Amino acid sequence: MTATLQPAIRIVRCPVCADEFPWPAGGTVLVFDEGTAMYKPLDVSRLSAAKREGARRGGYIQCPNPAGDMAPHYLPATYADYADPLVVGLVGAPMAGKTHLLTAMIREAYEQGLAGYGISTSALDFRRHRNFHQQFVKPFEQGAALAGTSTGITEAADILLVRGQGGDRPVTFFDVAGEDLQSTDTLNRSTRFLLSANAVIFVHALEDSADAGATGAVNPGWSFELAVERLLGVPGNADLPVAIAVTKADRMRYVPPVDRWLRRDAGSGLDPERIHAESRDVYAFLHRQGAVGSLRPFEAFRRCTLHFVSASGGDASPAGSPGHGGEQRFARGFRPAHVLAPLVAILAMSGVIPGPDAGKVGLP
Ligand SMILES: Nc1nc2c(ncn2[C@@H]2O[C@H](COP(=O)(O)OP(=O)(O)O)[C@@H](O)[C@H]2O)c(=O)[nH]1
Ligand SMILES: [Mg+2]
Ligand SMILES: [Zn+2]
Repeated sequence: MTATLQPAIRIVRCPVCADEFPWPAGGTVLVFDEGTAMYKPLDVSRLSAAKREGARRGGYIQCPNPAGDMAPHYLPATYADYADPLVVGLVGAPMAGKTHLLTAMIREAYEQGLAGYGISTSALDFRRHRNFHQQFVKPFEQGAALAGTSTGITEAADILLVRGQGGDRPVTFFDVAGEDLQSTDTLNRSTRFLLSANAVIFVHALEDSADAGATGAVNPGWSFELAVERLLGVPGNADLPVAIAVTKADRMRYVPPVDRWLRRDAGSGLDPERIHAESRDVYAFLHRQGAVGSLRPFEAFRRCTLHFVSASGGDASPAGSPGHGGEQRFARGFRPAHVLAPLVAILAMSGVIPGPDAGKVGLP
């Protein structure tokens, strides 16, 4: 690449509204003021380089949302510093276990669980990360079952910065309520992220009698099908990297072949043969269960891996005395198992983990 005197204008696709816009090159960033809970403009053009960098790291820009179809939203001021942002969406029925899985996954990534793949993880959006930590990771570590995701969420859950041999890349995760995913309203804002997603994790739950009385069906129903159709409506998306995570696999933790895969830790180094073997086992398992709808992403996309995971390691039970209902807790604590596997596969398929081995992941 040749150096240019004028900085090129970068066209960025906003992960929140999926609009594209020229990234503002101006000398102003927005700084969130905790006192007033408002974003305030800060002129950084006259600051020293070091101070400017500091301000940018903690600063934001407001997305101009050219289509004008969403509430005001903000992106980290450094979002466009990196090439090829990755936007990962989670898809699944209500109560499938999406929020718990995402929490367990992000938590292990921040604990540098991807180090064996040459990847380090930090927060790109500190405020968002702190919120995510307070709202999800902390209660999760304390054994609380997490509250349901409210409908109508359009904001990303967390934006990570992953650094590896494939370069530094922002990774944005979206977690929306399953109800929104099942809505056939094509203009549903909450599912807009499907248009900007460049990787998807489909979440299928192992059912149990405990789910029988639960509020909704935990298995895909329409959510996979509708998401697949929407995703395939975007040109080029047949090559979208996707993973199917069969979660709550702790419910069959002593049953082969589930036991074998659950016990695998993130390990070190990418092993496409192992990912392939696991995918084959999960495929056969879902097929035997007659979970045709859950295998739909495998048929629809060229690159797909399948995994057994457990976010909590066991079922939650009511915290109070019987009959008092109330909060659910993981009484025996939480023990996530194999939760990084779908993420590792996605990172390999999208080039964040580079190399010839990564090129094989997800292919038949
Ligand atoms: N046994 C078991 N239960 C889980 C696991 N993950 C979530 N759950 C339970 O499944 C329910 C739904 O989880 P949640 O993450 O809110 O589902 P979401 O609606 O898809 O986001 C909650 O009651 C959790 O306690 C898991 O890995 N194992
Ligand atoms: Mg949820
Ligand atoms: Zn936007």
